[in-house]
Amino acid sequence: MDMKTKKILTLCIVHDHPRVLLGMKKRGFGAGRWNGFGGKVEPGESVEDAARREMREEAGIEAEGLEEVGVLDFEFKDDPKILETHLFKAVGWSGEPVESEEMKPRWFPVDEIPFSQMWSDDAYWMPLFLKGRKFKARFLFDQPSTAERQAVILEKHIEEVE
Ligand code: 8OG
Repeated sequence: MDMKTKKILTLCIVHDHPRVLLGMKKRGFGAGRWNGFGGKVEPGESVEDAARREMREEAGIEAEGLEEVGVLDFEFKDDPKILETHLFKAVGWSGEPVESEEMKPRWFPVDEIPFSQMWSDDAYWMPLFLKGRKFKARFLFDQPSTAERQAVILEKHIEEVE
């Protein structure tokens, strides 16, 4: 049997039309790229609570009106791990975004999203996210994105749900 291990992650983007809140990842996995805020779900924690906690820790804000809008499975060639990433949209928040050790937050107009400095899959699902659609997707990459080199997508599948 093919033994795939799953890691559950969150990713949260504040959508305050016509702008979205992204953060420059300062260290670790995906460093040097703009992304939503998120990370690993801890034992005993719900996925939504994890999304809220990551927003607090990485952006210094309390997310409000959280809605899960997608599940993104990320896999890497020759690596049996699946990163099952639960994507949340927040339509409200309290507090002011502040820089943390992990992320430097910045608002982007929805027509100026810096795709060339993001993970390569984001350009495929962000249009659905911005239209308020729900979806699931799977991406197989050659290797993780770094600041110098974007991951190459070897396989992709996206489908809308509901
Ligand atoms: O805890 P850590 O910072 O390693 O969590 C990784 C974060 O990066 C988590 O929020 C999920 C997110 N992430 C990936 N892959 C991709 C991707 O291909 N695109 C985007 N936008 N985010 C990703 O792990």
